[in-house]
Amino acid sequence: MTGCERPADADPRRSGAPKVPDATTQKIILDCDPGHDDAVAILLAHGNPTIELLAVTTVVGNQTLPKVTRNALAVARIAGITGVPFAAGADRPLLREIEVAPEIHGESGLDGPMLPEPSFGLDERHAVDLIIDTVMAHEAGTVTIVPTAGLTNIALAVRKEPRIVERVKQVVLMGGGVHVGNWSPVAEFNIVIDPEAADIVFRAGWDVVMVGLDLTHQALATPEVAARIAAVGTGPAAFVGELLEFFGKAYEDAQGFDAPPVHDPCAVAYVIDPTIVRAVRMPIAIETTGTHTLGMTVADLRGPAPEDCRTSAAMELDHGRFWDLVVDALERIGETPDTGWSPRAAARAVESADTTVTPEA
Ligand code: PIR
Ligand code: CA
Repeated sequence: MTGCERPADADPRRSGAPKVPDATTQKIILDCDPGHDDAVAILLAHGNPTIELLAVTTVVGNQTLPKVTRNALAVARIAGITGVPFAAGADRPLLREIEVAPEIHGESGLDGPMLPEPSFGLDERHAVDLIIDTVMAHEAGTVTIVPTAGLTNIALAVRKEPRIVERVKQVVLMGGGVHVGNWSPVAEFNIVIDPEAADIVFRAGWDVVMVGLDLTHQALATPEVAARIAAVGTGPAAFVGELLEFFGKAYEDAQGFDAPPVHDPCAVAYVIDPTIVRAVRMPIAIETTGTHTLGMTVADLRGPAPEDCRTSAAMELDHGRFWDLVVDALERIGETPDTGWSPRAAARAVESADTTVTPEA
């Protein structure tokens, strides 16, 4: 050890090793609706050294806007995120009624672990303005938008400031599916809850990578994956463990999965290392009028794709390398100070020792 190193650096569980942006750093805006898998996406983006998280924005989706926004701030505290603006966006879709997913994410939108009170407040701007300001403040072609929820905020941003379309590097979104749906036989939740917004985003003219169910149903949190995460042995990793436990049960009950597909971090993983994913260029249109097909991402597989095609679909995932990235991010995050969070087992122990608490019936 040289005299220049601070002793704290020798502790592998140190929190938030500072990231030094360089030419390989990917600047992203994460637009999300936490959501169990959104929470993992936030942790992956924060913990990965090649991602510079410029902003986190929230939108109605898995739960109402107040709930998912509160969840995002709670995750930020557990992850030890500081200095990143968080802003709340659209509280309803462009045209449709609100549809939420409590059967998968619970009443809070992030059921399972106890959630701490946020340690910082929201940016004063509306998410749409934060997205626009962030994109316009950075050099053209450097900012990637990563939506992991309905596309309401992104569509509104395109309409409010169309110049973001040519300025953004690419949009890498979790949503849709070439061959599979989850909210209907042919439609995926993030697309079908606001199909008009999705239509705007897919037709805007920027590069769109659709990280859909074809791919994310391969991102299964198997018992081996859960064991790797538990072995990290930190608070944030235990938090992910509790999230996956709830998510796994919900997915088993609601959709008969043996292990839950952890959708949203797949979009972040694609930005980190596109070679983890096999993406195929193909025209993709959003169904906005179909009786049985509303929200379908209609993919034209009659290759080859036309020259001007700007959309592609992620089809195959390297499961091992994907989870390597998630585990690596958790290891780098390490223990975070002042999370206000404790594992459920510990929380129960405290509760039962506390005589003022009425015992559970
Ligand atoms: C997951 C989601 C919604 C509904 C179900 N059944 C499962 C959320 C996830 O957060 C992810 O972004 C996307 N929507 C997957 O459809
Ligand atoms: Ca989501």
